[in-house]
Amino acid sequence: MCLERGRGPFLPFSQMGIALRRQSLVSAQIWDCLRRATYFTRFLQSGNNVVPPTGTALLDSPPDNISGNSDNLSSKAVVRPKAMASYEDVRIFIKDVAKKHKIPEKRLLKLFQNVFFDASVIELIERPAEKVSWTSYEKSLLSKERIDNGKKYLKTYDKYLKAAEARYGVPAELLAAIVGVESYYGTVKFRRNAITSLGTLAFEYPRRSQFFKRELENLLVYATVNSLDPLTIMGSYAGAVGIPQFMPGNITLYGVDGDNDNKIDIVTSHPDAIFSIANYIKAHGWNTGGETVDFVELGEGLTEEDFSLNPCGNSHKTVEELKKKGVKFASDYDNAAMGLLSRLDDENETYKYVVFFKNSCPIHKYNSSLKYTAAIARLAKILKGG
Ligand SMILES: [Ca+2]
Repeated sequence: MCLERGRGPFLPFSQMGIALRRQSLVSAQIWDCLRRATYFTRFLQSGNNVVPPTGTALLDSPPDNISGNSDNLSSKAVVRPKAMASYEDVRIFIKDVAKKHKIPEKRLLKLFQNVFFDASVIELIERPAEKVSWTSYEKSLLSKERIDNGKKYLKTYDKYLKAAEARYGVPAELLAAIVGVESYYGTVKFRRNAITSLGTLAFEYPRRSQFFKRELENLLVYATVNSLDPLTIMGSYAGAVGIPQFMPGNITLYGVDGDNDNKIDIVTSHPDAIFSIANYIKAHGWNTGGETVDFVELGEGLTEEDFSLNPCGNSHKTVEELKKKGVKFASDYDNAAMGLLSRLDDENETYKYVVFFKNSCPIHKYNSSLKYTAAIARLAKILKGG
């Protein structure tokens, strides 16, 4: 199971990094596994030139209901010891960013005099991902506590969730579900600011340095435009920021000022986070009123070719066609609705079978784990009373 390290499908990825920084790791528990499985899946699928997703997997602290402390590392990675501003490569970067975005260079230099490389960031990003069964995933992401807190969240932020739904057509329950999984309804306490993580990855993690330099640049621009102190912008070890866990580049593209205070603050403002998520989901193809996911039973005669693993692909069939193939839906759907028959790995080499409808694609874009997509849709449905 997930407590066993180093046997996941992504081990080769870890070996491609800074091999000399190998380290022993302490126990990793379920949350840690979820995080790494979803993160690395997405990370690998994103390719070098694609903005990696926002996402669950990037959380720094496990929710209260999940045991495990993924940051409890006995670090053996080596990073430069002085403040980032002490080094020439960082100063060149600062000079470029200052010139490009008309930010005072002295201000950035002063900022980076207070930012230090963090060896644990390198260790966290290099850790191999491991497979997590749907049952384990469901146990944590669809726990009673998370569902109960989701119902409270719907009440607390009803005004903004409804307003975002009205503007973008994305249901309040889906928005709450994403917040609930990404940052446990905004309650996760991140241990680092994003500038520490992104700075470390930009200058101490060569294989992705260009990507993380861009994200560091995006972070500095985001902070400047919104008059935020970069040192207070907390995030995951991979630099995903705040309540919705957006990478800084995605804040630039999809961030929304939901409470109209002329700032986009997705670290402390739930309205901003809610509207930003809704904007992201809408921008990635959400159709108002469309279906997301159904867990199904199967009849006889289906073969490997009948299953697909890409909810954003072109292998969808109509509900009518799927029924003819022996798919038994849990609910009634329009026969013309388009769904993709897929399956989720479960325990003991078994599967849970699902149909991903077209609206599962925007969720999948948020985090390219099939289990994440299914869990978010399921949590949203439960919060809606389904
Ligand atoms: Ca705002």
